[in-house]
Amino acid sequence: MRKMLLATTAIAFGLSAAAPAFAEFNDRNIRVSNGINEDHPVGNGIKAMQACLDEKSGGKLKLTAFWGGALGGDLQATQALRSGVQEAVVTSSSPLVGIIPALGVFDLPFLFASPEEAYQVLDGEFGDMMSQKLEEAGLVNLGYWENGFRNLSNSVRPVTKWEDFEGMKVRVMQNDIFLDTFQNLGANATPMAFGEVFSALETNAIDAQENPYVTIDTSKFYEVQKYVTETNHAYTPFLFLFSKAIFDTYTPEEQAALRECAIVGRDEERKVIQDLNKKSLEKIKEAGLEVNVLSEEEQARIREKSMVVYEKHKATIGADVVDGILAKLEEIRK
Ligand code: TK8
Repeated sequence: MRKMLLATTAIAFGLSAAAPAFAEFNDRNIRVSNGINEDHPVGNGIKAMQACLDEKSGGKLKLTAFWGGALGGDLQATQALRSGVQEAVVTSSSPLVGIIPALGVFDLPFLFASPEEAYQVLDGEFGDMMSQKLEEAGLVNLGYWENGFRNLSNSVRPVTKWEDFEGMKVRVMQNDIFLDTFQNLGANATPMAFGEVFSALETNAIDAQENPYVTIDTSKFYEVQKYVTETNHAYTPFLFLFSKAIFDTYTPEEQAALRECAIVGRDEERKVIQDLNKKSLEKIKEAGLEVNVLSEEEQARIREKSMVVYEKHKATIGADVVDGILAKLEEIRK
């Protein structure tokens, strides 16, 4: 009997000794919104992030994802974070240039030449500097996830040289750098929130849009487009943003878990996207779209023609920011 009592006491102590491991964690429901759909690699990233959070918080930190712009578009959701009414968003940086002009640096045409190059810049000092600016605007950047290299899709004709853009109604993000890049190529560029793109393509209100293959696939743009051109004209990152107003009320342990697990999620998302990129391209072809890859010569011509955009937007982005990233890229490319 005495032995049994001792054993029970030991178990009780054992349990109470284990419990404090999660004492610094509170039950949190973290809403994360996105414009893309759940089968986009961001879905895999969120799952990996959740598994990590479960382990660190004993199941107390819960992510609830909202897909397809269910909580509003990128910009709207980001404003909700700034005013502390929504916890998190995975958003393109591009629609946020009105809040943080320096983010426009990532919209400059043909800036990055490979995902690896982008990772080095984003995951290093330059990315930290940008996160600092986001923080000053009330947004905690938990990491740079991947949107990817953007390609053109349209319903009117094959695009194999810049002259083919002439008069084409291209949807661009709500971002002046993209607007100018496409106007400069002769297109009729129309800024529009992502959530409106599918139906605008379907009703032929616009002819074209530009997004990575995985988005053309998972947002089903291939159903309402006939041609795709691999232009790789920009690599725009996704930002995993958290409301600073809400983040500041979390315990240091909760904050640390979110920061660490967002990186776990990022790595998974980047991994899945590499693979899905190829599969998405196959799916686009199987759906009957004509896919053209810009020749190196044409890409060089378009790049050359687009350099005016760098000059035009340098002052708004910040000359130090533009020169800073170009210097960093030069260093990486050596
Ligand atoms: C999803 C967007 C989208 C972006 C765009 O919310 O607007 O074209 O590339 O994927 O962030």
